[in-house]
Amino acid sequence: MSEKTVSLSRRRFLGGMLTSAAAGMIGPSLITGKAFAAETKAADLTGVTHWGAFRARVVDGKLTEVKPFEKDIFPSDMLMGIRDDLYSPARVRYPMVRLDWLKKRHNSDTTQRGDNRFVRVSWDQALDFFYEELERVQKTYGPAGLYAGHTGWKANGVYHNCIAAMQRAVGLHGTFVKKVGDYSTGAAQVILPRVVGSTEVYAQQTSWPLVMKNAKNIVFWGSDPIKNLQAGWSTPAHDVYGYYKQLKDMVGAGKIRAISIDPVVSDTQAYLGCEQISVNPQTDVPMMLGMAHTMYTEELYDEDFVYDYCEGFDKFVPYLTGESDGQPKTAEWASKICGVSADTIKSLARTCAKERTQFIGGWCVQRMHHGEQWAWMLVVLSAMTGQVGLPGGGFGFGWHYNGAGVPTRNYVKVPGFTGSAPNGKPKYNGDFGKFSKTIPVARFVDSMLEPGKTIDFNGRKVTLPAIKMAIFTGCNPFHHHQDRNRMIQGWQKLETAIAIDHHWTATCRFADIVLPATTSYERNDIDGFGNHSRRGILANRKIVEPLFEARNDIEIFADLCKRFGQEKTFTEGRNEMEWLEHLYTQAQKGAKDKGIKMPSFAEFWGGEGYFEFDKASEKLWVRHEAFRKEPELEALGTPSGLIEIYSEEIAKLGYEDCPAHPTWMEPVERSHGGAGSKKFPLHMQSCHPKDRIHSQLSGAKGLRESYEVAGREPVYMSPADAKARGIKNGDVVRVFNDRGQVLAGAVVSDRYKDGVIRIFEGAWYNPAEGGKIGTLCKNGDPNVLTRDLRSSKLAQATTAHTALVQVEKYTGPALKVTAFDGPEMVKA
Ligand SMILES: Nc1nc2c(c(=O)[nH]1)N[C@H]1C(S)=C(S)[C@@H](COP(=O)(O)OP(=O)(O)OC[C@H]3O[C@@H](n4cnc5c(=O)[nH]c(N)nc54)[C@H](O)[C@@H]3O)O[C@H]1N2
Ligand SMILES: Nc1nc2c(c(=O)[nH]1)N[C@H]1C(S)=C(S)[C@@H](COP(=O)(O)OP(=O)(O)OC[C@H]3O[C@@H](n4cnc5c(=O)[nH]c(N)nc54)[C@H](O)[C@@H]3O)O[C@H]1N2
Ligand SMILES: [Mo]
Repeated sequence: MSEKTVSLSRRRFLGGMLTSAAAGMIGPSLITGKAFAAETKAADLTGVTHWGAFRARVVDGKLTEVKPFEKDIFPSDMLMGIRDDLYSPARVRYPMVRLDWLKKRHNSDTTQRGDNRFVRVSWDQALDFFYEELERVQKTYGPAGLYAGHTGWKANGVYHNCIAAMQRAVGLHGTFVKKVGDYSTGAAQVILPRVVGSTEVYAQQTSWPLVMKNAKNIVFWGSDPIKNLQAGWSTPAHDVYGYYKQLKDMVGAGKIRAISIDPVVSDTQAYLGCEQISVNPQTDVPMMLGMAHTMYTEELYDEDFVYDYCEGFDKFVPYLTGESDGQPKTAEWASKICGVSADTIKSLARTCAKERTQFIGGWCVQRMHHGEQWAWMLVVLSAMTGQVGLPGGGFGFGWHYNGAGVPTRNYVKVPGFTGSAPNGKPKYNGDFGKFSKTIPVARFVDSMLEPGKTIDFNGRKVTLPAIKMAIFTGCNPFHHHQDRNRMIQGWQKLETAIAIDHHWTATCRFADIVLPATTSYERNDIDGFGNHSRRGILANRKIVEPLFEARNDIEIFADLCKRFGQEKTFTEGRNEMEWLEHLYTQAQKGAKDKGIKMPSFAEFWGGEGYFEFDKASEKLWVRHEAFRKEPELEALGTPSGLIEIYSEEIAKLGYEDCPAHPTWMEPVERSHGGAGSKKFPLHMQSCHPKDRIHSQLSGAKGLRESYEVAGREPVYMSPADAKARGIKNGDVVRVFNDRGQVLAGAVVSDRYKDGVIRIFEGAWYNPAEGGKIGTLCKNGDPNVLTRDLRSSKLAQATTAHTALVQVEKYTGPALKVTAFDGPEMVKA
């Protein structure tokens, strides 16, 4: 991360040679006003995105230039993608219906889904089809036949919430199957409430000034904040990078020790210039057990803390010592599995126990088979240091997200458009019969393939509903879900699939009805600026008029509601500007009670469109401090009120894949000598992309050119792995396993451990033969290769990062990437 300007051409240059030579250049290389020729003018409009706020210049109704919002001094390179994203050839232009569905409606040949042949229809026709399908499904199957519960990274902005709009409208028509949980933290958010009484993952963390003052060590355990803090749920202000800059100086000056435990040199490690412990993938639990064993046998652990603040340490010890299973969890034992020397494990254990150590856990490591165990064990390890609730000590799981650690200001939130209408009653409120109303999100394809199957889920039984119709908006399941070929089989069971998006994603290609939505650049809205920091409130101005026939999601769904007489209930009688005023004014009322003086809506919107909360109101804060100070008054929300090292409740569930204390269980497949590694020796990470937010911005040409290799998604691998396969930088390679095969462009980098490769999630699925199961994906979608398996019966979370593959140089016919070309428009 440097504050000097990095032009797109330079980035392109570096992107092409991301080898050891360029390894020093990492992090959100920060852009400044370079892309913007002239000074900011008052007329330059503000816009909000998940990757930051910007100013836009419009000439003759066209967006010509984008510049970071001046309050963001650490803007993300992703802003460079905005213009190309808006004008991308992948934009959905018109309402479209899949050819065979148009002919045969719900009796269509579903094996043709994905062949990308679509017919243009009018808005009225498309919405009539939509409405008629809702009627048919409710009457034929009842609510269990309709899945409208999926979510994703829809554009931010409090009003134009496309998921809320869809669910409000569809919900006014009839009830439907919903989901619980998410792909981000599916395992951690279920286990941690049972261990520490809160989900932890999305929480604010101890203020950085206190961490830097008190911590001697910071352990980044599978966490890459420098890369991941670029994105936020509301518009990120990026001030958090100011603290990382300070941290870098402190690390450089030897005032603080930072250690990254990661099989890959993360952007954070490279930026901080800190130490790395290169653990084998999926083997963090043995490493942690080895550390715990050292702390225990060397009597370094905080005995008072584990007995006063924790429950069940005595039940965990026999497992640690091997009394219960014959295997002492020594550092030597751990070393053989995790590939870290016993000395390193012991020395780290001693350091963490003796000196103030802040554990920072990411989320990737819980997106694995038995992912619950790692999250649980990080808490146990931290509890053994006795530092939970001390500044610069303890554990946290959300440091790489939403600018955590930047102190929160005295603020009010602007409320948003909600997913259910205040006075709405569904026209159809049928019986779900034997089926469950909610499903764990990562099991939604199971629901298509195995309807009626009963599964365990966090102490409940869930009977998977027989989904016949599914609606997707603000999410892209054909990038985000695992095991693409299995997923296509599931999709073939659907009678009708509807997608509403502004980009022609693979989800659109696999839908029957596709509706064009506007981007946030084509509508007015308001959003928070800064997430945990709550720095301010910012206007999102309509930059250009909607392109082609795109409509705002709220207008689309108001129009759908008109078809069953619920338009007024849906809109509550307000238009866009009336809504914005209404939502803003509610915040303003709340502000009064908190002693905050906010301008009126007219002043806000008519003026600068930015209001900042008082920086002087920032409060320094220590996570878990209240519990530490008053364990009885501030008891944790666990059955014992304490940190549960052993959980009686989990014991009662009797799940073989989630025992009552943290336990090492071999994942179903694992590299470095684990199951399946003889056939497919490489562990494939599918981490979150540095230059995108998931699949979004993929179609933005300039940004894409800064990282693509041989015209496709890159795959990163170590020099030794490349050499052994005769692969060079820039080669097109085939990555494959028994689940599927993809083409990607090789990037050889010594930041990768041998046996570990990476393809960022979000690569657009681009089948050589659309709809054909097992076909080659031309654009490196990693989810062609991942496994669709639960983490355990407890969380039923995704295990995207339990995936082994092989790589070879591709010698087949040249295949051009066509993912971003939109549909093949045909005549009916
Ligand atoms: N292999 C693997 N898979 C993963 C992960 C992983 O680590 N590895 N990570 C998982 C995680 S944590 C997540 S959060 C998911 C992310 O998965 P998603 O949230 O599904 O990913 P996005 O690409 O952000 O998809 C958002 C879609 O909404 C559309 N959209 C945006 N704004 C609007 C709007 O205003 N209106 C409409 N109608 N549409 C809009 C965008 O164009 C885009 O197609 O991926 C998961 N999948
Ligand atoms: N730029 C950008 N930022 C984002 C997002 C994005 O799409 N783009 N998405 C946002 C969202 S929705 C989410 S959920 C978060 C995701 O947050 P995370 O899931 O935490 O992010 P990842 O980058 O996938 O993984 C973090 C680190 O885990 C390491 N890791 C992988 N496997 C192992 C292992 O076996 N052991 C250890 N010790 N480490 C391992 C990886 O090498 C990587 O450095 O990011 C958010 N931030
Ligand atoms: Mo996520």
